[in-house]
Amino acid sequence: MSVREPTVSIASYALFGLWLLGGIPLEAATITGQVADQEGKTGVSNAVIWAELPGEPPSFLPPPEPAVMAQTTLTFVPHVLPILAGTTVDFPNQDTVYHNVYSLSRRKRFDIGLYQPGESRSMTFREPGLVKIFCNIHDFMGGFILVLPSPYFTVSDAKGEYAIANISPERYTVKVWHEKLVGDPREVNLTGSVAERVFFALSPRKGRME
Ligand SMILES: [Cu+2]
Repeated sequence: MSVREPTVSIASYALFGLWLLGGIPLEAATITGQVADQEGKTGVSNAVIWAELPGEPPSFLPPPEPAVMAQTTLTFVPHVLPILAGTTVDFPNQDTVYHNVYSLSRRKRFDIGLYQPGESRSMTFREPGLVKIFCNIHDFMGGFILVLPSPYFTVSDAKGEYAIANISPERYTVKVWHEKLVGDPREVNLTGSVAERVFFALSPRKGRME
């Protein structure tokens, strides 16, 4: 009996461990907050907010479905499109006129050519960074694709509010991007299934946008 006792004891602990693993749901945290102007009064819409893990960025699998930036009423919609690196973007022409898509950005230089209403072209964006999008027929058309190293991103709404849900509880650097404004990154340490509020006050961008 003296030989078996410890064996039984270890088995019990192992079972208890398995029960713990199966019985406790995976915890998922949320980062919510608001993006506002310098005074912290007016909400800023169309800002991209994303959470990055510190250190060497882990490689996330890009989504199987493409993201979409349409051409409609002579406008790129959405105007600002955040994607995970490796994602393919479709550019459907939903207008009644020909359009083109091109970029001279360092991260992704391309010209997709001219195509007619009802048609679409695609492009895959692998390197993280900002890609400015234009149409060579309509020089007033412009859009932004922000290629990110993390799948935890969102865009602020009309009131500047945002939420990034279903994040594993870890330590993150939360960053913000806006086409005309800048704001400092913030550190958050998510523990358990909590909603952490992170507020950004943005100031006017000085100098050239990268
Ligand atoms: Cu066009």
